[in-house]
Amino acid sequence: MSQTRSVFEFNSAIVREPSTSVVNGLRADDRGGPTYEGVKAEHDAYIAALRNAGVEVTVLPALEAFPDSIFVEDPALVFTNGAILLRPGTPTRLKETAELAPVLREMFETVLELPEPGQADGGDIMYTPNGVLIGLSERTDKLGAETLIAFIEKLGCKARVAETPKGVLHFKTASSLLDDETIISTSALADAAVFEGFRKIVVPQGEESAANVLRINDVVFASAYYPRTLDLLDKAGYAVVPLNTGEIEKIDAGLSCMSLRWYRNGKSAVPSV
Ligand code: CIR
Repeated sequence: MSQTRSVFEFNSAIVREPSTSVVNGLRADDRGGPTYEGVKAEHDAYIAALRNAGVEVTVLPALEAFPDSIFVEDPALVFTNGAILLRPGTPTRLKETAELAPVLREMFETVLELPEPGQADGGDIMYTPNGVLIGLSERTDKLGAETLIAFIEKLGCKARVAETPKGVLHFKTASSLLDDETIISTSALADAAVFEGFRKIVVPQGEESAANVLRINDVVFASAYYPRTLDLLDKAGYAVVPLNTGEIEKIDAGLSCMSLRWYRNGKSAVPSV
């Protein structure tokens, strides 16, 4: 992150192709699994939207052994000047980090590694202009968060902990940054102390999943399934890119989960994957 650049200015992203095993992805409530074809179509459209937004996308190959590995946001954190390998807080996802590590080591000069026994998922971590917020959750514990704060400080940014509402998978399942002054969230997070001073857009009741949006450069990726939230964003003046999320939502995912994003300066390399 640089002082002169917005935290939502990105020119680089990593994504991973879904595996056919994505149909077995983790979910809190089983409303029927997604189809591989459905997830693949949503993922393809997402990659196209990233490229349209001016981002160079590195597409990693599918990993059959890891049904949730399409959600590359969770096993790592990336900044302009370094990356942090995380320890996802659920056993079936822990080894996804080792799959991502060689790619990040090729792209970043500095790669820090969250040590055992702390745990943290990238879905709990939000970059804001006032520093990085780390939501404590079922996946991100206090020890993981404290170590992360120290690591993020080593990379030159501030960080602090936040609370993730009970029953919500990740902090960013329920809140997202829209611009330097504005967040969008569910009503459960709208009054959170960490968002003091931010302008807030609260998603309407029944559209809670719409709180996971992704601001990329001049546009906001938002789920196409929540018309009232799309309308709020539109009226607030955002250039919204509606994307289908019907299949990934069946395995508790949203739009931020499917990429790692950062602003690459001249130094970092694009790996040949
Ligand atoms: C999981 O439970 O880990 C996946 N099924 C969903 C991960 C969503 N990731 C994210 O919100 N960053």
